Amino acid sequence: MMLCFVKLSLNRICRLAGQRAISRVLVAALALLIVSGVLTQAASAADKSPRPNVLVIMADDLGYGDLSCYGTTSLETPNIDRLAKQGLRFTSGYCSASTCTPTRYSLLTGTYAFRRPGTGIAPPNASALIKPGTETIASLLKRGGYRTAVIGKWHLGLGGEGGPDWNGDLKPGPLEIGFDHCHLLPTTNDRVPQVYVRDHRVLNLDPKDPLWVGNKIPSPDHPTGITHRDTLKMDWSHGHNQTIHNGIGRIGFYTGGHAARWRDEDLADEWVNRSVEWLEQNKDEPFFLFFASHDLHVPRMPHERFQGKTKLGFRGDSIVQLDWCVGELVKTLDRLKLSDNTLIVFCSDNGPVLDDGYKDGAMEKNGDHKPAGPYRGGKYSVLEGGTRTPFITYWPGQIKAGESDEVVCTIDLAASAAALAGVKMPADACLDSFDLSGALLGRDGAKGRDHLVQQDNGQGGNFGLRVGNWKLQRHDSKRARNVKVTEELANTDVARYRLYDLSSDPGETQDVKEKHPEVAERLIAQLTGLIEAGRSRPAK
Ligand code: NG6
Ligand code: CA
Repeated sequence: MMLCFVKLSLNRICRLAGQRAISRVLVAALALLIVSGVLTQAASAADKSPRPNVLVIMADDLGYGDLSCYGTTSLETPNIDRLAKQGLRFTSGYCSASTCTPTRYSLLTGTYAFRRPGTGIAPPNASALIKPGTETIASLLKRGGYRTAVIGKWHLGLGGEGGPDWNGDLKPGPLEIGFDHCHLLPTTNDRVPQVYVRDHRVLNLDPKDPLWVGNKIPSPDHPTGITHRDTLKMDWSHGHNQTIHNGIGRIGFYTGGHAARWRDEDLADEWVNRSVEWLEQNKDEPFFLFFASHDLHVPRMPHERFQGKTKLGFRGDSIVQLDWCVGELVKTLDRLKLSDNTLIVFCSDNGPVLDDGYKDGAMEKNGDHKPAGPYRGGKYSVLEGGTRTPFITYWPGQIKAGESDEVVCTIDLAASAAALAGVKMPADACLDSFDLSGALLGRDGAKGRDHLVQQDNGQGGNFGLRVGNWKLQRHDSKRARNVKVTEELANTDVARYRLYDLSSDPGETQDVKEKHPEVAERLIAQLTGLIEAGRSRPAK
């Protein structure tokens, strides 16, 4: 409080003196000081816990209200509910961005994606977004003697400046930033190509049938979602009308690689089978597994055995499939007698969306289901619904069952896992990741974040800042995406900043900036400081 007051006063004095540049530097420096204060208060669990295996299960596009343990009655998720019941269910758990690529970038690197241009939603031929030499949660744990793997959706680019060499070595990629092993869907499944990347190679690729991927139609007679729309098994609603594979139009074009292609329906089984295999092979060493599910991203095409299991259509059925995957992983840990020594973190990469480009019935069958729970906004938005998502930690014998209101974020997993593994974090790595291991394990008195920056896809530069129950929105982009408040903003010239009191207004409907100008000013200065400082984790 004191520091905030000093910061505000200095800011005012500097402004009065017309020295905006000095004011900015001071604000940035003080923001860092404030952050350091918080860090020393936050209890680390590292000294009190044995080194655990770490299993991060990340869902795709799963909203705060999409699980029965987060309140929905539209479907049942018994396996995830069990983690929530026997572990710690967070009510203020976040991912750092409201789209996939920036959240995954931040989860791995511990640095906000908005600090690195070009980290928005990656196209099919994107080159590796995380450069070799960048410290990641995987490289930190590997240094601590862990075996490391990522299995599932990647969507962080592969290959050097020229993009992926689909018929050769796909380097750099996960193996160059700390993972011993990867088994990947290279981007998202609505983007080409539908092949697995195993370590450096496309799996099952026949050299006589080379794989070509591009963004221009390869020949005039190449069937697309437009020319062959009547053959599709799932129609598109926007985009997703280029190359057709498995009766589904995709973003981008590809030819060849037929032996390597797979069915969307089999993805979840593949992630589970490969994970079980890897866990069996690595059970005797400490391990870190990043299980990156594709559920419930579009195209939602769950396995036939899950189709029709919910009244919500394929969107709900994909949630049930995700729940099955979680159950299989937990069962495997139990069977291998690893459960007592494994910390599971269950989270999502961004908030929910109904129509994300395919006519899969998600809108029509939604009924009164609230995918973002009590929050507004969802995928692509800086409203709470965009990043406040299910977040559960589970570690039998170490985490007491309960619920936590502490603010935690996927970006903190790097510093927290490193602390639990006893690995020292270099000063210039993971610039925005805090060791919240105490809060993640529910240790008495351990605090979460005292502030949280939220971002959208990063291209337009919209931000959220949560401090206690205050929420500041900063709208730099006029782009309107499925959120009413930004549409309104896009069509008017209202202020860039809005302020909400989440304790009385979780839906962010009443702007109280005029009522609390001093709070607005404090949060605007804090957000500006955090952005301009280039980092929020103190160097020491
Ligand atoms: C959008 C796609 C959407 C989805 C999203 C990325 C269109 C019209 N929309 O551009 O379908 O793929 O990118 O989602 O193409 S994410 O969860 O991977 O960030
Ligand atoms: Ca996503």
